[in-house]
Amino acid sequence: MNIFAVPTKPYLDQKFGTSGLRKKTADFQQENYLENAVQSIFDCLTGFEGKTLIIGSDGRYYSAHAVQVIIKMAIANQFGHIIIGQEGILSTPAVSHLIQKRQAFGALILTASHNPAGKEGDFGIKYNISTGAPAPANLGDAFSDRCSKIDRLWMIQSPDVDLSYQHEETLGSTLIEVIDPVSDYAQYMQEIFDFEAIKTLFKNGFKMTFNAMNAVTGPYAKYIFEELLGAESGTVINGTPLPDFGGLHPEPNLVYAKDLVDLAYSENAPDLCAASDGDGDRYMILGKSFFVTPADSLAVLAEYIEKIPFYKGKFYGAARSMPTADALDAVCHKLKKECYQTPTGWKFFGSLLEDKKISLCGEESFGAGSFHVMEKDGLWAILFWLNILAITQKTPQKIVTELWKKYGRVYAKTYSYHTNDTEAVTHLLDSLSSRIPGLIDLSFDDYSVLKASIFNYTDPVSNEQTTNQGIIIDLSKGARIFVRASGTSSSGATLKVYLSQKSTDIQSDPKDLLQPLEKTAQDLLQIQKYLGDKVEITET
Ligand code: G16
Repeated sequence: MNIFAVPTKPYLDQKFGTSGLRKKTADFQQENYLENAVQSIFDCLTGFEGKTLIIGSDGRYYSAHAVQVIIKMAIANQFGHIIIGQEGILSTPAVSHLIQKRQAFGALILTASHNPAGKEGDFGIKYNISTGAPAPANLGDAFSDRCSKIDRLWMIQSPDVDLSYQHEETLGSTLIEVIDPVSDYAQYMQEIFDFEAIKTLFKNGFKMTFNAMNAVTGPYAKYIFEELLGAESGTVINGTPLPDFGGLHPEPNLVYAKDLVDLAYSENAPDLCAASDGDGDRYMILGKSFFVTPADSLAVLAEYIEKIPFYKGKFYGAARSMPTADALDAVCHKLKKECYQTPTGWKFFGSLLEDKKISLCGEESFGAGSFHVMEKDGLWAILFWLNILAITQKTPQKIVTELWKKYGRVYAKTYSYHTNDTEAVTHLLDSLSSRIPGLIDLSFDDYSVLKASIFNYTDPVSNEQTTNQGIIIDLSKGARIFVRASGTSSSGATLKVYLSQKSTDIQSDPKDLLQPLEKTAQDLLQIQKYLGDKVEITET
């Protein structure tokens, strides 16, 4: 088999961020754009010759082509073994699990996660290391740096591998294994959760609707919920991965999963509504007429974790990303466990999980996970909830209300301000940072500022420093504003403003209770002054 060195020229916009390289699909379709990214990743790794690479995709437009390109480049770069899901499909948590199970060197995952797909949508690539975790920040920086200088690729010429059926074949000296994307993951879930108890729950008439958003989790959910657990047929909706996700924006939240939210609040509401995102690492939970915030959901998982035999005696501690409302902290405090606050980005949980400082972690962006894999895991979180419901025979509303009664309620909301003017977001954040000393003791109609600081982070395991991860503003009445720039926009910039307020009143409508805080945030951050009117605002 001939291996060719192909000359190439760098693109200067290839920057690996919070979750790898995420761009418009059209950007990826430029000559050698994908190839440069892949070769740059390989050029920054050492010692992979002869080892195993896993390749997975969420099935979005352009993945079918990209997967074939990566197979050929991986062979040319001398990986010895490539494992790939049938039709190229593998969810992000399933990849993370497979890396560990098959002791792979690493994995390339083709996804832009919750961002829409299609010709007009987004595409992305990310690399996960041998622990199954996303590449740490320093490796991501090395990929970006290499992308800016790359001048040659390694490639073979060969027909495409037929990914339509499970089989093994050898190309050159590389073994290619096309596997069932679902079975290993489903098997693992059965080792973690009490499937018999959940089966009984469904047998006794429990109803659920799971919206796979036409993205990667459909085949997993159909097999796990409908076949293994006996949920009635039709429990999984939008269950076939489509290249454009059927035009849906696969982000499980109150805005983009509105149909599911409407169902949960309707007369015909099932006992549980759930959804996941493009690559299967995020999730949303709703009971009958009851939305569970990601922060409350994480606190519930912590409260019940030791009731799941897999975790018995293994609740070491927990972590949340700093923007996530702090419902988890009270549970950890009560259970005398450490609660860490990390910057946004799953990679920051990696060292804590590996070092057994934490067993559980999660984020406001509808992600949660544990040491079972080194990624966030949407279906795992939903199975965790089903297991809790099966054990307690309570509704989601009852579970969460009991939590509030015990620990108080933390009301939370996130506002995303998207603008095409990237500089505007930078200016707002720079100006706010420079105003920090003057913010202390400022009074607004409803709140006064108690403390304000820039969030810098030192990894408790590696001591690695990560600076400038957002601005924390603590206010009177247990309120807090956290502000940062999104790391996952594929164009323009998005300012994220996270509001939270603790209260012993557990009955209020979050919209009403947080309205004055939203007004204070507008004034304090001077959003109108910096971003003007040309912003698209999303409230989750
Ligand atoms: C990615 C990271 C998450 C992070 C999120 C933040 O999610 O994996 O850890 O919370 O980005 O997004 P933003 O920067 O837009 O707030 P995903 O699901 O897109 O991979």
